[in-house]
Amino acid sequence: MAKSHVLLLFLYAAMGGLMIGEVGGMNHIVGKSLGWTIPQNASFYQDWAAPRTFAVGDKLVFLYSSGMHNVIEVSKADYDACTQKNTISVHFSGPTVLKLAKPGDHYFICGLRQHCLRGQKLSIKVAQGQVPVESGADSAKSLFSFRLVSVLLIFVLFMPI
Ligand SMILES: [Cu+2]
Repeated sequence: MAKSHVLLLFLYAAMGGLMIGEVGGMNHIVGKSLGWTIPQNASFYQDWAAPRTFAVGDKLVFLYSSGMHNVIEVSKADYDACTQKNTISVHFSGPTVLKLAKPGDHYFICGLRQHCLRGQKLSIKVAQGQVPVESGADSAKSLFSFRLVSVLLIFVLFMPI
């Protein structure tokens, strides 16, 4: 009886290893439960972003209904002035999930009517080169060997002798 409980524990640990393997970058739900909308106060999205760190490979999740809002990545000048002179990318169908591909500053606004002027704008800084492709592959490999070791351990410990 006790032995089977320990076995379960090891299986659980091995599965934990598998699940860690599935997790890539972090998902950031912009504005948390408020989603992507006109906030009560104009600094809401900056307050949301301030304590967070963003890395290459992370995803920004903008929760909104198509037609109600949109997501436009713009230059800093457009972000500051709520204009759309140099748009980088435009997304109209909510929810919008954007993978952060490049380090540096990124600026997003809602392009509808006065939404940006009322605070529906977000600027973030993506950390410099945290996740180069090759070290990502390395950590995947080491995770794979962790799984192998876990499975071997289970066999060695619980093989009937
Ligand atoms: Cu909007």
